[in-house]
Amino acid sequence: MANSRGNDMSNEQDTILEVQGMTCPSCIRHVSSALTDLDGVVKVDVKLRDGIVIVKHDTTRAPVTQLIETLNEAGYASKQQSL
Ligand SMILES: [Cu+2]
Repeated sequence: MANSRGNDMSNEQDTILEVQGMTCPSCIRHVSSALTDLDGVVKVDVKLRDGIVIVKHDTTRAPVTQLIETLNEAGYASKQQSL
């Protein structure tokens, strides 16, 4: 798809973030709640073993840069997974 705009209903998309430093269940809780607290984040799925977090979010209200910034502030270095 060359252009993802044009959907009037929603700007939701899934973004995969590579997150460093997640080692235990409390990390999962920490990461999940930090992201879920953001306005525009719909769903957070932490894959501890893979070191990734799959976030369903509204890109208008919660852009990818904000997700990454939030994780960095929570103490987890992260970046968007290149496809
Ligand atoms: Cu931990």
